[in-house]
Amino acid sequence: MTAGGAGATQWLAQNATTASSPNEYKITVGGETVYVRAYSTPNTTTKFTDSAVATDHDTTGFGVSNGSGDHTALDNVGNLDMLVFEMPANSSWALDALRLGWMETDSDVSVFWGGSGLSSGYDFTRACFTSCGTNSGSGATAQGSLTSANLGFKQVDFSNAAINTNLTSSTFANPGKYLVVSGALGSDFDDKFKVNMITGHKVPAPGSLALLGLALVGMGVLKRRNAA
Ligand SMILES: [Ca+2]
Ligand SMILES: [Ca+2]
Ligand SMILES: [Ca+2]
Repeated sequence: MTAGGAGATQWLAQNATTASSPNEYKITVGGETVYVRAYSTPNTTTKFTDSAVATDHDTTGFGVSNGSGDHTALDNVGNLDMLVFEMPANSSWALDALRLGWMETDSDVSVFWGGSGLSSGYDFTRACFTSCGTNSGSGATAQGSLTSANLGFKQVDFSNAAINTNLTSSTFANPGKYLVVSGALGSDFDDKFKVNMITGHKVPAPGSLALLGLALVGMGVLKRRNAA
């Protein structure tokens, strides 16, 4: 499936409106709503904390505002910012692409796609990226890492991502419920960018495929009965 292909829906940052929760935005296209939330963390092993989606998303894309780094960009200078896009709840979705609308200095991007088993409005504040370390007490990461079987995400990295260009991966064809975007989690924390678009398409759930099969068998039975 190509990005923006048949049946694909594009959610653009410029079409976002505020949602009911503080620091939460939503984009509705054709009745399909994607929610956008922000988190940040001081390093790769510490649990996420609530952060704010930058309010100037309508120009070049979504960023994250917090106590350190750039207050309009998604950056990994100081704190590691992250954006969470929640796909519409009414169906199973594959991701076609995401796109950056602005970058400065560097644009290495780490993306996590998955979370199919998680509830809508999932609170990520007790999860962490790929390895939660041995935190305890206030640093406890009860939900575990994004890539654990518990949360069910796959990581995809993009080096020097160009703006206004579709970033795609075969991993995105798997059904998912959440897209997590951060600056690269490697060693050079110098990335600053904004996310201005995500594109996805509905995929039939295994259960509905089975039901469709049953329906076709049923229609066949009816046809034979009518012919008799
Ligand atoms: Ca920031
Ligand atoms: Ca780079
Ligand atoms: Ca970098």
